[in-house]
Amino acid sequence: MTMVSIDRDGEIAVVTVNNPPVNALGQALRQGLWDAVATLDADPAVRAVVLICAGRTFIAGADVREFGLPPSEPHLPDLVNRIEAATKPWIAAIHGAALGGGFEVALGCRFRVALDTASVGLPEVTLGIVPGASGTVRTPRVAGVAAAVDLVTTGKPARAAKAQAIGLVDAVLTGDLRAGAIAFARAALTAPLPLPASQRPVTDPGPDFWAEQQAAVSKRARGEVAPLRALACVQKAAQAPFDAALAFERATFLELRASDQAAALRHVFFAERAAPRPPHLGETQPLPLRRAGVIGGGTMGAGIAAALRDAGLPVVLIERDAEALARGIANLQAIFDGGVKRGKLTPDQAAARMAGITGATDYAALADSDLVIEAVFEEIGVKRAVFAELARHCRADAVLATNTSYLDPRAIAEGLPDPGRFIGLHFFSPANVMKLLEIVPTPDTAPATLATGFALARALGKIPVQAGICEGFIGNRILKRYRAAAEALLRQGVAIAEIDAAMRGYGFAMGPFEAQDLGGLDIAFLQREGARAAGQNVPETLGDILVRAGRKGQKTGGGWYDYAPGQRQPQPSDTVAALLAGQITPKAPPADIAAHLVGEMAAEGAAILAEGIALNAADIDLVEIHGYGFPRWRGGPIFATTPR
Ligand code: T1G
Ligand code: NAD
Repeated sequence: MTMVSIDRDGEIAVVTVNNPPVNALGQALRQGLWDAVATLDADPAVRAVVLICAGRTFIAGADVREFGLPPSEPHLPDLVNRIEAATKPWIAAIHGAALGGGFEVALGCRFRVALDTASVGLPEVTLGIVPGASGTVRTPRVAGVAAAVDLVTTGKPARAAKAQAIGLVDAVLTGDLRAGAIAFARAALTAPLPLPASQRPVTDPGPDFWAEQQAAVSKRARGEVAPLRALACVQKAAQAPFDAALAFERATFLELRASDQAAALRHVFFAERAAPRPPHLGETQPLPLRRAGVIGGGTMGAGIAAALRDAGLPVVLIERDAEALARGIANLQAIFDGGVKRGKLTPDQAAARMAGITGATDYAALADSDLVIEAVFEEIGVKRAVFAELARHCRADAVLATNTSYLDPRAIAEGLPDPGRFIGLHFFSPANVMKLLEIVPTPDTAPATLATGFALARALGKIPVQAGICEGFIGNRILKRYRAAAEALLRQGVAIAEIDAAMRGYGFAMGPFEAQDLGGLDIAFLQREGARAAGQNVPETLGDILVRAGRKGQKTGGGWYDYAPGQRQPQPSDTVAALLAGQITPKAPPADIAAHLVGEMAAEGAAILAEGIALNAADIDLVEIHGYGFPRWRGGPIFATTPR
């Protein structure tokens, strides 16, 4: 396969890159482009060059798989400079996503044209690094400093129209990209060429701008190093000559590329891409997913129905009676109204989401559903009755799933005529937002049913992790260990606020006690009480003491902390201190509270792995990152505690 091929359309040369799957800029591709510049510079018949890519996308960046290796020539910044210095203008023809080094190559071109569906971006900070081939130096010269700061420090791509509006792209095309780019090149030759990016002036917005940006980026980064270093690179580009800024950027890139945060983020990058395609699925084909049903329109049922609608699937929502159904429909309307308020949806899109919901109380409405997800009360009797109805009314090949958090899926499936089509699909609240989906097969779940669970995750844009059956599967089991370890520190005399502060300092949005106050202490309390009622020996927890005293969290004005009326700022509570006074046995706390608690999570993860509840360690990291707010740039509890 030729990675770089050249053909001609009259006086316009077309360089085509073909390096599946995403035209990543590995050493061979860099060499191929390096040689193409020389070849075309030497060809007097060529007056301009279109750079286009085969496959799904324009160059999507440097090859992340090379990051663990020493840099090899031709180095990407040198290639970008070489393209810019070519004797004939190069025009980047972008489809899919021109990202990272791919967009830097495009910035070395004299022009950039893009399909209307394309996007451009510099996502390096999401990998714990900064652009390493002039992205922070050419972007401010092409689009201005403010646009460059946003693109580089957030890592978020810009769609073609926005890219054109800020000057990153010279033309937005539709239809045949190759033909459009060739025509653009021909037309460009009839007018004076713009300055190469490196020669364009850049205006320094001044000290107030940089102070504001420093504060904004620092607040958003919450412990991540790369965004602030990326800001420093753009500031250097605005205040120093091109070559000095380029050298500063390259030094920063090489330093960060070797950092722990970059290693962690690469770990997560590849884990996320491996998760939807577990090897044991083999070639098993999923069943078709065209129409879905959801049983229960409460917190989870409404969220799951919204997620299904967001993916374009029509949904039949079943509730136990007309009043409950009306509440369920109202829950869905509230979700989509919230999307409009936040600018995520237009009113028409929200209306279309709702139009795809059919509410019913008669299970016969599920006759054409390919998949039905149950999200009713966490009571085995209620769930079993629901599945008995589903067995009576759904098609024989419909997949039947439970969203249970703690019940044994095998017990729920008991008595089902065909348990092969039953599976656990454990969504996280809010189900239309949280990326994690724990897929919990029973021993009877058929391979096609399991493959359909993974296909559903792909359709919903979720991160699927297969879990074996145990209390809490993977995530809630680790959560229980984490909370128990935090309470143990409390019993040793460590202050609640100190524990939460330690976990926020580690990179969590909030500590274990603040989080319980937000979600409600009663959810876990009821789960413990249910287990006790079922005869299990569940020791009393400090949380039980608080719930029995009516302290369920923010929703009751107090939990682990007190809250002023209408306020959400946690205040240390004398009431809690009095309630727990008899439980404290002072003992020297661990030197590093966060390391201790993350160690407890990792220990539970190791047990989960040893028991075969998780298929691999990376899956456990994904569960914690995408289900429980573990800081992504730490890589997850297993990665963070594995010596490197
Ligand atoms: N390097 C190597 N492999 C990559 C890759 C990359 N940059 N991007 C994707 N892959 C692999 C991925 O592992 C998977 O492999 C397959 O491609 C499909 O990916 C100097 C230093 C481009 C939007 O951060 O955002 O340039 O599992 O499932 O959903 O300044 O991939 O099939 O074997 O994600 O269609 C900057 C990262 C690098 C882009 C396509 N670039 N990639 O999404 O496919 S740093 C990025 C993506 C850099 C310069 C710096 C997405 C995508 P496999 P996929 P997709
Ligand atoms: P909820 O009380 O908010 O909603 C349950 C809904 O089920 C109610 O609207 C109720 O009317 C409906 N319902 C009850 N019996 C029914 C029946 N026979 N037919 C149709 N509808 C019926 O509960 P929830 O928080 O949405 O939890 C639902 C399920 O999801 C539980 O199994 C729970 O363990 C699980 N879950 C909850 C969360 C969470 O954070 N709340 C997270 C993951 C999983």
